[in-house]
Parts: sequence; structure tokens; C-alpha cells
Amino acid sequence: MQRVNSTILSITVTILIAACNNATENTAALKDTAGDKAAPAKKAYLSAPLVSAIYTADPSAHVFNGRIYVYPSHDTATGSPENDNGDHFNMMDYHVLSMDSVGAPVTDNGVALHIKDIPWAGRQLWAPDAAYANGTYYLYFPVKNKQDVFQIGVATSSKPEGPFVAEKEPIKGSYSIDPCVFKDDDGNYYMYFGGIWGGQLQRWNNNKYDSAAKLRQADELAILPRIAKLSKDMKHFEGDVKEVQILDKDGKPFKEGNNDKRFFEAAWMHKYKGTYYFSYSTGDTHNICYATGTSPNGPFTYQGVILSPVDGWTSHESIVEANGKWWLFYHDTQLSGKTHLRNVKVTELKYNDDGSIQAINPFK
Ligand code: FUB
Repeated sequence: MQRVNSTILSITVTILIAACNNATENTAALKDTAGDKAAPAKKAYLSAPLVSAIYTADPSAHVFNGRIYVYPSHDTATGSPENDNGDHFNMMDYHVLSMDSVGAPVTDNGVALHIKDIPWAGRQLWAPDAAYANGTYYLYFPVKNKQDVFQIGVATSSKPEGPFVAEKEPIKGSYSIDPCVFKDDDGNYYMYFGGIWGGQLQRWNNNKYDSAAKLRQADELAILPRIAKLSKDMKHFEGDVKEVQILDKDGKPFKEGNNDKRFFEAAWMHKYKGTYYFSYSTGDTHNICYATGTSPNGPFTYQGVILSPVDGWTSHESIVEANGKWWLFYHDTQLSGKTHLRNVKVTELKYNDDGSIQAINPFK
């Protein structure tokens, strides 16, 4: 009997050890100390994480075939220390999320693209976006090349959730991070992109790379996001990459020191009642704000804040119409309390009669 008991004990211990080894990604992630901060005070969040089995961020949402598809970054635990270059955001793959409507069950469609299958990639798969054209789904992604310089790549699939097959080279002429691909009503597609600090946009002047280029001083003109028209095959830029002008209400460009309003990263474009809405993150002041214009190329006039700061350093939005309402997708760090382990969320976005967007507080 004693022998039977010790056998049972030994089996139980083995099962427990195996269970620990197979601990969920979340548990593993919670052991990571990069970006640790004091446990967040209990807050009433406006919305709940869309998924909790994996960490997700930078949600680019689209409606394809009547279903909502969300293309997020897939945050993972990393030993990299937190720094202004974003080394702690060391993502390895993408998972596409999908749902019939906001509030319906969310499907994690598994690995859509892994960094090992991108021939030119070095490290850090950051915020992606997707588009549909020519009977094909295109996934656009920023990743550092083997020289540690961010560029933007494209991968294709016959299904919105992938798996995607990456092109062998990055998009020629692309640089920096956070691609957003917008289809205008006339069928033309444009890519907006760029992000400063770790996103390296400050190193690109006149579309030329200078590894020694510094961030601008507070009294210098703010660094601007970029736009490029996409070719019909959706894999190339047609014409030059240009700067996107963002002006204040007096028609003046922002200075770097206007960092509660100037562009930092997370470009997104949507069109509402014929007006182009260019939204973005202000980075170190953590706002999501927007500017409007009458052409996809800009200029855009600053209008205000869409989303005030969330838990966590970064904030990255997308705006999409689904089921007759407009939605703001964003992320915070509710699940982990750590800067680099984020979770995507969604809340309704409302317009006033004059077309302005009602500001959203991410807490109740
Ligand atoms: O996810 C990595 C980076 O953090 C994104 O590219 C930025 O937009 C910020 O959210």
C-alpha cells in the first residue's frame, strides 16, 4: 500500500511539474521583470481586454466579408531591459483576431506570420496593418532588418486570418514603423507610416538614412509622418514618400515641443462623411488625437484628443465602422501592469453633429 501511495505521489508530482512547464504564456510573461512598476491601483476600466490568453497591442481593425478582423502586435515576455529604443518590445509573430461583431466571442486564429519566415528580418515585429485588393489579403508589418534598421514588409494570403507568406525583400523605399493602409473611395490605396524614438523616424530626412541623426529640439519643427501611394500590386510604393503636414488651427506647423499635439507614432486614416480623419499617438504625452483634411495627402488641421492616456506608456488606435456604429480599438496594460505586455480593447466612438469626435476617457 505504501508503495502504491508513493507511486501515486510520484505521478502527481510529475504531472504538477509538467503543468508548471506548460504554464501559459501569461504566467511566463508575469515572471518577466522588464518594465515592472508598482501594482496598478484598482481602477474601473471603460472596456475589457478582447483576449487574455495572449498579450496583444496596436490593434488595426478592418471589416472583411462582414466579420471584424483585428491585426495586433503579439507582445511577449522578454528579458530585454526597458529603454527609449523600445528594445523591450521584442515580438516574434502575429496572431489575427476575429469576431462577428463587437461583444461577440473573439477567435484567436493562431500564428499568421512568424519572424523566422521573413527572409530579411532581424528583430522586433511591431504594429501591423492589413488590406484587401486583387482577391488577396495583404499584411503590412514593420520589422528591423539585419542591420537593425526598421523597414516595412508585406505578406499575402487568400484568407484574412492568414497564414501569410512574406515577400523576400522589404517594400523598396519604406522605413520606420506603424504602417496604416487606407483605401480611398476612388480605389487608390495609401500607406501612412512612421514613428519617432525607437521607431527611428528621426533618422530619415528627405528619405535618406542617417544613423547619427538626433531627435529634434523643442523649438525645432516637429518630425512629420509619411505617406506613399501604393502600386496596383500593393507591394510597391508608386512615386516618392512624402511628409504629411499637420497644422494647428492657425495653419501653423507644430514644433517638437508641442508634444501634447504633435505626431509621434500610430498613424491611422479613416473617412467620415467625405472628410479625411488622420489620427495618431503623441507618444510621450500619451494622447490619441486627430486632425482633419479634404485630401488623403493632407494637410490636416489638428482638432483634438480622441483618447486620453491609458495605463501603460504606449497607446495605439484604429477606427472602423462595423454594424452601423464607429469603433475605437486601442490597448492598455490592464492585464499585466507592464509597459511591453499589453492587451487590445474596443469602445464605441461617437461624432458630434459638426463632425468632431467625442473625447473618450479610458476609465469610468
Ligand atoms: O508595439 C510596438 C510599438 O509600440 C508600436 O509600433 C507603436 O505604435 C507602439 O505601440
